[in-house]
Amino acid sequence: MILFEVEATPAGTSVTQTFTFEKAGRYQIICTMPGHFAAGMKGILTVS
Ligand SMILES: [Cu+2]
Repeated sequence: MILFEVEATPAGTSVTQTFTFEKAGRYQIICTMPGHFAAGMKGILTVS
């Protein structure tokens, strides 16, 4: 498991964040704000 933390971003705005991975692959990403994961805030980050 790899953990990264990003500041909460207000709705309608965006931020750019850089992560460095040691291995290519598919990583599950989730939002840990209460209730957000259950509401579907999750996805797959593909690193190539
Ligand atoms: Cu969220």
